[in-house]
Amino acid sequence: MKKMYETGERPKRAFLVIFRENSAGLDALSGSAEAESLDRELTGLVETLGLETAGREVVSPRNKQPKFGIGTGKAGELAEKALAAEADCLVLDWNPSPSQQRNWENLAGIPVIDRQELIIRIFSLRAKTKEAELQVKLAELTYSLPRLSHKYIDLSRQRGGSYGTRGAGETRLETDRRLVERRIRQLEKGLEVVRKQRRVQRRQRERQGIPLCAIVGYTNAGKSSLFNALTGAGVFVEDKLFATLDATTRRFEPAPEFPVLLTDTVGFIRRLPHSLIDAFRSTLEEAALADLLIHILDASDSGIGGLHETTLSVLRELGAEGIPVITVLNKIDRLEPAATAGLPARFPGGIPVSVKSGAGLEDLKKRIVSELLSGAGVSKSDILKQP
Ligand SMILES: Nc1nc2c(ncn2[C@@H]2O[C@H](COP(=O)(O)OP(=O)(O)OP(=O)(O)O)[C@@H](O)[C@H]2O)c(=O)[nH]1
Ligand SMILES: [Mg+2]
Repeated sequence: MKKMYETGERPKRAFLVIFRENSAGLDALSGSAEAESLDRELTGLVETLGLETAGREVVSPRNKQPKFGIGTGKAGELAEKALAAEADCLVLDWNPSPSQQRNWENLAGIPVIDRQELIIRIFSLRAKTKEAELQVKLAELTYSLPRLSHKYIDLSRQRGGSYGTRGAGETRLETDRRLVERRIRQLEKGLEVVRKQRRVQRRQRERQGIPLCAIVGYTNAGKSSLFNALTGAGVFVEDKLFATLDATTRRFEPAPEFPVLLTDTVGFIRRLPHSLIDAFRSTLEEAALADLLIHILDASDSGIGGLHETTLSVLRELGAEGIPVITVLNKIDRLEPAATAGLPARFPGGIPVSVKSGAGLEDLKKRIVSELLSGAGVSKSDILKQP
């Protein structure tokens, strides 16, 4: 088997199992706009890792049994289907306990990647700076600690796979608990140094007295694109999930002599793994320190309601719920005019924009100024006296 991957004959294949948790029941959700959005997202996550989809199945939460989180008979059926489809791994789009994951692996005989691992691995692939690398490594090790016997699928030989080049995951199976724990402590120390540097930077910013706006939102909403459009910066933009893993801040002027500091942030996702929230807390908390949040949504996504809710709940978790928010409804170039016209009724006060065409960006700049002058408690004289 191994030889086949090494010769690059075919990419590794994943069998996807989707768990629909909805009080209205599976039938009500399947085929709905929300379900389509969730399916697209899972496919996007799997593709980002360079995995091919060997098959997929949606399971109902009606028959929850502790061994697999679903019915035992159903689990056996799924394992057989995955093997028949020649899948190299199973992807469970939920977060089973470590023992449930082990039960699935024993049943199927192939690695089982859950939603947490899927997202952590994408973060690992995306990490470019020292800080992001330290944070991802910490999340990986925290995840692996209760799962030391977890089967590990090495994706480093995948197309475009920079995953293995930093040796990510090299210790997953070989290392014993003590080594992992020691490494976690080292990483936490390293991160404390980085956090101190961030605190110094923040104090310097505060001393300048310039208001701080943070662009927040679901992954792939267009945060970095908006950041670039407003500041002229050349931050990395890509039609892939989690293109940005660092907070970048630039100064811009939404009106003449009205300087504002704008921060591009890490995107959110439904059921963001806790180990990642903890590891990335200092980066994510940039949003909680802002005077004003610009919450950008992909208005062309059929699951926009879920995207909106997810971002608001992560913001609450970060303690940012009291900060004034401007809602930006992006990608209207993909919508029919009638659909665009209906957006403000769903998201009162939302500003329809297309970062791509530039439509609505002037309205957004005006709103940033007016919000900062009123809601965020900044007086115009405070701003104008800045250098
Ligand atoms: N059609 C259209 N595409 C857009 C628009 N704004 C951004 N995009 C595209 O959406 C994709 C994601 O954009 P990014 O700016 O990287 O999104 P992000 O929110 O920073 O994403 P992460 O950093 O991955 O969380 C890219 O392919 C952009 O070109 C828009 O107004 N219209
Ligand atoms: Mg980005």
